[in-house]
Amino acid sequence: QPIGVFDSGLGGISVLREIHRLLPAEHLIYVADSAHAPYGAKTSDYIRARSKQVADFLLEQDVKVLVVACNTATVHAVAYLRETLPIPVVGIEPAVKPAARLTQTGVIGVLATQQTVNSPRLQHLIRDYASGVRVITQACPGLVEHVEAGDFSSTAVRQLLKHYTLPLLDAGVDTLVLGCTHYPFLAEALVDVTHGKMTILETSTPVTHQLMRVLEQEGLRCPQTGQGSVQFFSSKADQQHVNSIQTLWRHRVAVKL
Ligand code: DGN
Repeated sequence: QPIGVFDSGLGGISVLREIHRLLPAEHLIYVADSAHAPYGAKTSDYIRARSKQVADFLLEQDVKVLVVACNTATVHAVAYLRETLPIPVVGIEPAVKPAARLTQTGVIGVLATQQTVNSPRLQHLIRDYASGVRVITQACPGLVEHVEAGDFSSTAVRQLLKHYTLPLLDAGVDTLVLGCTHYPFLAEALVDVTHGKMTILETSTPVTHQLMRVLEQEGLRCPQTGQGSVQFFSSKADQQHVNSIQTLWRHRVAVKL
């Protein structure tokens, strides 16, 4: 049985790559709900409804576990999905806790979508795991659209990255959490525009470890022999989109946690 992975768009491919690297024998099905991206600007109800619809589609493909490779969908829909789905659900969350441990200046930054920044769940994460540390959250409208279009390094995207991160540098941020699965694809540009002055953390490895624990606990791990497959589905079907998927599937993610 395959593992289902989904994101509102193509960002979750940063997670898919890690799952494929650490569990090469598993069969993976990825759904990009790109026709409805970005979720980051939608209401909580909308995000829950779309997440459920995608999850139901993946259930029809007979997946054994669902990985929500989208921070926005996790904060708004993971509890609901756990209540309503008959399979285990693994969600992704910004690396606030490790960032709070790592910072030397005592100031960390979190880049995410507007809906993640607004969510009570992120506030709880900060309250529970980053006490004594100053956390600056920054919503980054526009970045998801650049990644969806396969643009990781144009002048326009670099300008946006500067706009969002230079004030964080000025505020003393030395550790930057990528709280959206699209952003790891911008890691190289980010390092460049911030002159390598911040440690950048993303969560594809921890979420894959969590998935491995769940598979183990539930006895769902497939025999680790042979080569797994990867299948892509998207709610948006045009050639440029398919090209973006191909670019992202091969694109190296520079910084890992
Ligand atoms: N990749 C999603 C996330 O991690 O939050 C955001 C994509 C979006 O819809 N804005």
